[in-house]
Amino acid sequence: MGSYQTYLRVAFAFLVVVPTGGVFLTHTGSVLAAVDGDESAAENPVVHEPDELRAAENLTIVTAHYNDEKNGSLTAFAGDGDVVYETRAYQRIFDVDPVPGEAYTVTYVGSSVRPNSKCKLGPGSSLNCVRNVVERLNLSTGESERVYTYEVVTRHSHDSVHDVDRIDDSHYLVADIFHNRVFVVNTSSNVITWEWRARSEFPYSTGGPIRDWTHLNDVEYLEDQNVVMADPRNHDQVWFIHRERGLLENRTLGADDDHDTLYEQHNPDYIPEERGGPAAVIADSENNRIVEYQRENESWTRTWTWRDAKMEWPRDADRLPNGRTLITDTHSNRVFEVNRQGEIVWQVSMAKPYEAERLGTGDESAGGASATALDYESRTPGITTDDSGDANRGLGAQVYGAVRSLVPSKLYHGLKWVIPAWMGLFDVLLTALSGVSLAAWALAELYWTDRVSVRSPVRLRL
Ligand SMILES: [Ca+2]
Ligand SMILES: [Ca+2]
Ligand SMILES: [Ca+2]
Ligand SMILES: [Ca+2]
Repeated sequence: MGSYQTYLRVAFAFLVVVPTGGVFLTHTGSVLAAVDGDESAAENPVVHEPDELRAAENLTIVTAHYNDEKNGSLTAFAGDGDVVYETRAYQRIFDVDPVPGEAYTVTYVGSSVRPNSKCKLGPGSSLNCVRNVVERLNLSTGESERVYTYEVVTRHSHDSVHDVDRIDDSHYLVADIFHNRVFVVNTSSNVITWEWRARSEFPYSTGGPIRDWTHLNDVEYLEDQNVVMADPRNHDQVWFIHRERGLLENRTLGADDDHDTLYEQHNPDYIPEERGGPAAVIADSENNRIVEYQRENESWTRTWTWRDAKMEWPRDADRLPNGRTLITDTHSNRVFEVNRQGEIVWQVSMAKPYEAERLGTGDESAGGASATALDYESRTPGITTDDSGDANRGLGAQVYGAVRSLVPSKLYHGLKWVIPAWMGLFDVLLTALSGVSLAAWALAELYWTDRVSVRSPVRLRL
């Protein structure tokens, strides 16, 4: 009796220690930094190298709304991957856009939760006072100015306006995630000059739960058509809203719960007819792929798909004037550029990036042509190889792909928010194995103490 318990204890100890030990040994630096509380000081900007910044070519600006320090950030990478500017001025930072005609100036959307009293809320209120701002920032001088402030009372403590689109110097189009609407505001008078509410066309039985119904996270103004393209993530579709005629139902791309077309997507960019469209390049987030749809014969046809074995919850893709596509892949902690053959030709690492802009190339996909016009090649894991030497090749990649396909995407992406960015799929599985083994060991010990009887009904003798 005693010896079988010893053997089992050794086996349990092995199953508890070896998997987490393996995780620790392969990520020693990251684990120690996390234990050490490697949080940066509130100094802002965190990095500012103006000479390097002005000398750099191909500056890429990347935001994170919730990085490993549980903060928002905006980072400028030089072409060689050096960080030449970084700010963490707000708790959350989402969209960034270049300012037309300015070499180093961007606008970005940030937010911070304010004291309840600022929104006339009692101290025990379950609601939160969130200040959303649009800031114009000159990366070269480090100076910034407030363009617009939008304060809301919300149940979401850490939500925020995710995207605005500049119409002209004073008018901005806002994706109002809180009130499931899009609106145009004159930022010099603070007057809302136009709005459209999703509730005017859709019942609450569509989309997500009422507290985060549409999750409207992106807007783009198609000026020549007087149309607003809007992205209700939780409806798995892209809406086209005429500013006078309302929703153009026939142009809607995707359908609620039709996850073969789009699955809780982000950041659709419109490519007009004169650049080989009409087309839309979209981060199809829960499907772990970038897609492009072309408008043909009054319907949308998928003309391009890009995905490799590592891709996890991408949230932005910009078609650049050089014919390449700049991709932001949140849970793989990378921003990279692919060419028309589908090869990765440039890459930087960053924890949980939200979206990226390449300075000098216009807003989002403003200077890019369609995948059809560029004769883009699609790519999916296992079909093509990857020149960057990543997870797409070899037996390891096949094992990874097989294991990954067993884990539902939404579950894994949700889990990735609560674990550190350095933890990959196998780290999660090994840690889970240790945890389950520890729980089983504890139950076995409880059983061996004679304090618990497993006869029915269960009796505890304390
Ligand atoms: Ca942007
Ligand atoms: Ca924008
Ligand atoms: Ca984009
Ligand atoms: Ca972008």
